[in-house]
Amino acid sequence: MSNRHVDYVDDVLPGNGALPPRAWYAASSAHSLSLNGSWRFRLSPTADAHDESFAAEGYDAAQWPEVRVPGHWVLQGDGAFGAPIYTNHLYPFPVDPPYVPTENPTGDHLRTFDLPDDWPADGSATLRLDGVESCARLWLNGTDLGEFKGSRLPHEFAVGHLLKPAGNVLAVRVHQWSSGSYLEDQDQWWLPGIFRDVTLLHRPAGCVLDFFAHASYDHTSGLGTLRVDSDVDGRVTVPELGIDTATGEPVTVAVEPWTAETPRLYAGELVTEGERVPLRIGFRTVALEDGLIKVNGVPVLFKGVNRHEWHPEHGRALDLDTMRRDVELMKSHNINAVRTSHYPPHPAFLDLCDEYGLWVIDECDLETHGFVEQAWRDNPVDDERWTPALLDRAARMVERDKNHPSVVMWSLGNEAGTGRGLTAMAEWIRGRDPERLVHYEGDINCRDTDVYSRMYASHAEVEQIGAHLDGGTERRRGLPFILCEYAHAMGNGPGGLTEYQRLFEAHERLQGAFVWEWIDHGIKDERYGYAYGGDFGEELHDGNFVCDGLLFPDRTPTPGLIEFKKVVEPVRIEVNTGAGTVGVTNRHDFRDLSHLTFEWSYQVDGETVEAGPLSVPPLAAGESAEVKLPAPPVDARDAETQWTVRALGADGHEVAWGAAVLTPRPVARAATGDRPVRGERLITLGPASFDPRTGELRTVGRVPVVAPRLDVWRAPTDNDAGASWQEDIRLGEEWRKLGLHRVQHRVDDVELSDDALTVRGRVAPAGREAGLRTVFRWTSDGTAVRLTVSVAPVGEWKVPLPRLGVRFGLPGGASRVRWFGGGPGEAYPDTRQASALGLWHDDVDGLQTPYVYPQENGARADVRWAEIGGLRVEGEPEFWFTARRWTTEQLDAATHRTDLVAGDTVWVNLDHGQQGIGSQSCGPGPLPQYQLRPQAAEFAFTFTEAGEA
Ligand code: IPT
Repeated sequence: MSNRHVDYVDDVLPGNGALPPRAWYAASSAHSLSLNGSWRFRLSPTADAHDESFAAEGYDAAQWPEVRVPGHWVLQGDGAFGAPIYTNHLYPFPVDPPYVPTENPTGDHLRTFDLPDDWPADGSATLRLDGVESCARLWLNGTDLGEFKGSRLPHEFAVGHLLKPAGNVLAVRVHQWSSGSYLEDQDQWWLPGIFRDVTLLHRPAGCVLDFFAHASYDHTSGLGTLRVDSDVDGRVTVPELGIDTATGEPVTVAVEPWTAETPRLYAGELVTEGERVPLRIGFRTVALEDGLIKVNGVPVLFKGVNRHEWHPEHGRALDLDTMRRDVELMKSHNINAVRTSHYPPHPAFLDLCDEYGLWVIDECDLETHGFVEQAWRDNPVDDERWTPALLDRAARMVERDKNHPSVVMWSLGNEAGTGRGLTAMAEWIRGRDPERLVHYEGDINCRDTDVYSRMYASHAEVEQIGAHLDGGTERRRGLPFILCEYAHAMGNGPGGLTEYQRLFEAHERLQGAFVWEWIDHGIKDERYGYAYGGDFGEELHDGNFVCDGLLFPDRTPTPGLIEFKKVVEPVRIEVNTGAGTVGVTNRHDFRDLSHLTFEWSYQVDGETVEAGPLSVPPLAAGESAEVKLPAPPVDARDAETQWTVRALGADGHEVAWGAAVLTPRPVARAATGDRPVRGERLITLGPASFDPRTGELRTVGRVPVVAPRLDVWRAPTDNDAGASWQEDIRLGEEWRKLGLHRVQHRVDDVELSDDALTVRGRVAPAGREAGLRTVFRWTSDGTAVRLTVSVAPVGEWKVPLPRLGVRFGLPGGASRVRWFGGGPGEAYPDTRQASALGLWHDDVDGLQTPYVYPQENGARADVRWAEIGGLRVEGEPEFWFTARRWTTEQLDAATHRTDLVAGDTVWVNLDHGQQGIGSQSCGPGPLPQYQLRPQAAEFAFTFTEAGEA
């Protein structure tokens, strides 16, 4: 074989031989045959290593291994079929469009099939491939059908004339790299393969070809108008609405509209001479009006996420259950919108969005981000030779998905710079579907788009935009604003969600935002737990930047998702303890509150002592009411009491809640009075003993401790490590430069007085003048021992502290933890909305948040007291509580979950302060009010021996 290029692979044109794109529908009365399953597979290192003889009938592939279709070959074969590559925006091959490397992994796929006995002999047949990355050529029974590009788009081929009742041979040659790869530079794994369904569809004479269901809603009259345009004439019926009409004929009737909050679908049918196709009609009208995105006359607020398709074992080959799980998780976490970043999803996902109710921005499979490295020179979207490929992609998306009421906007793609090709796409889309809006983030002047869209803008800038103070072109000034990406959910975080949400609620121009992103793309891996970029020896990679989701790879919600659910809850509940009332605001855009039930409960020291139903009027969208609470059920004088009000959905799941403290926590009497005694080997004070030389705590009662020391270090989070877009500093790096991960502790003075043991010292890194003076003052009343920590910064401090508190060690047997404070999950200063005050318990392992890339995690906020390992700690004031089976240094050194191995000490951090989290792994850092500036501070902890928690 020669080593020449295979022409179609490098050709900028999208392909040859495929049928024109059309609407996708799952089932019809016509026969279909799934060709998913096990296929024979041969991997070659180049596009032309083997000739086409494998595609011929009679070829013996019995010795070939097998792969699963749908699937990616690099995720199968235990490493025998190559490996995944992760890059964010860098092309993993030299940039010389449209050419791709000679080393072009090529997978020959082969399967045979028989037609089912009842397969009709008449009519034609279509072979549909819903997704192949990145370029395929195919043959049926030895006949070349053509080739195509456009990985996440469907392609159909007419094959009826080639079919035999039995022994059909379908051969598909898939090349990992092609000119199409230049258009598919999304931030994700490069995963070649036939990763979506392959289906043979019988096309009877007179069958439905393409159809377009237009179903609008007039909110002024309550009438819906349905018109189904079809290539083949037929009848349209919607029995529930009494509709029975010809295709192409509009019918207007009274309907209930479709919205994401009330996803009312009407079952119907399109019947042509040869086929019956089920319809699911949702009546709704999307419009740009008064500078706002309105659906059915109402401005909507997107509480959205960016969803890549991801499964930790199967990559982008998702089964229906996984898609359904995504939608159910979104709905149960108060999410109302999804941007299908950065390509059209499996079509079944959109059926689920129609059914469950989600606003969808359907994004085209287009990104050329790598050209940013060369100042966008040679960008395909600004080169007319590529325009047919771009238009092909736009058409394949719009034609496939146009019948979904959930799709309210078409997005041209992501991070593709600017250019004529994008304008051509927008023009084509507007011509084909004037009833939806067009989105593209890179169009800063909004020449081609209907909405001003940005990524990761800071709160301050978003506020300016909301107040129409951002300037820009006249066209842009008149448009609504969305953040198509914000709140980068990488590792611990994102922080600052609440402040964004308040802005969106305050300014009507701000129509919401989409968190980046839905799920971590970690690959399940025996070595690491989950693998990320670099774990497969890639030459170029972007590490764990691919793990930045609200879900862990196995779809367990992260604390970020729990926080997001709270921040975007569709009912605002504000308990007003002074008045004995609760303010309830319906923040839905459409729906009243009649579908929710409300319940009050009353807590004494974190424990619910009584609860009951609360009657809340069925407020219309946007309305508020002040509802009277019952009289406090118990009179608890020496306790902290609290009201909690919750809104529950029909299935009992919590939709929203609010709480407020009624009587505050009584101030504890300080443990003082006892006198420290210097013995031969120990100093004793009440229940505690100390090292006489260093003044360090040794025991509290029978509990041995590794002495509390001042601790300012945390294992930098992905956000700490990131570069803030505003300040251009990497905090994690600055901390390390300063040496906060290696501070030394100096004891200056151990002093015994009548009522205290006082230890003075200085904590500072080697080589630096900056430090912290510390005074640990120990007192006791005979039963408890109290530590008052005073800290004062000395020297020049330019950066906020990671944390400020003490760390001590307990014997490794400590496991159970009880605490009265915020819970049940982790919280940090700017991620604490979902943290509810209560009496919680867990074990040390359960307190860990297993970020794919280990980092600071697991703090519990507002802790009044905690019990662990036979010790009880009370704080004045409340503190942040963290416990783990490894040190911060071990956590810091770990790069994968599997690096974290339990030691024989449980390390406990009691923090007075924590630096906020922010979102600077890609975006702005923590707001100023969440920065932990070094300054003088004093805080106290009281330790007593307690039973095992
Ligand atoms: C933005 C991309 O659109 C998205 O795909 C992802 O890479 C995200 O960043 C970071 O995770 S683009 C960037 C220049 C903001």
